[in-house]
Amino acid sequence: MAHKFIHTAIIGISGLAAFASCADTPTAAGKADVGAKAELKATSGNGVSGTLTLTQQSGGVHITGTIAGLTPNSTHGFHVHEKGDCSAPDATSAGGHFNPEHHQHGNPASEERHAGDMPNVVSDAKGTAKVDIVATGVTLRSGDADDIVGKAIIVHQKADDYKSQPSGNAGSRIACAIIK
Ligand SMILES: [Cu+2]
Ligand SMILES: [Zn+2]
Repeated sequence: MAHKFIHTAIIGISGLAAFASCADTPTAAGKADVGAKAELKATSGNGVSGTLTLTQQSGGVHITGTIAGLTPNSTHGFHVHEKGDCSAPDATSAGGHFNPEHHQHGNPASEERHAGDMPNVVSDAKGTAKVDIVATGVTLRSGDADDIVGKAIIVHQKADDYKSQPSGNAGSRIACAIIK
């Protein structure tokens, strides 16, 4: 009886060990700890703030968080920009839309779009926007051309019309965050 019990216990433990080492093996996409943060800072004359959490998942980068200090019930362009530099008072230092494949600006749901083109964010009656989107066509910490770590996220004053070139006629930049 004692023998049988020990045998079963050993199998149980080695099974657990195999599972644990499997979970620790790095895989490209979908690894739970491939993540990043982006702390939004208001540009000059604006009071927008927020923290965004980015997580790699199959098919894109999941971005969640809350943006506060917006005009109530308003719609704002929301993009990844090519330079992780929010130093200019108007955040123009972040450059244009992240566009490693040299496409035209467009609807994030379409084929012809910048990799950094994302759906507009919409504020509620308190001027707060909840963000819960999957940014497709980009990655986190892959080292590939579509890796957005070290780039910027910009919130614009106006809605992105998803068609005007080169940036959807979304107006000035009201907040900027570096993805890190
Ligand atoms: Cu933008
Ligand atoms: Zn664009």
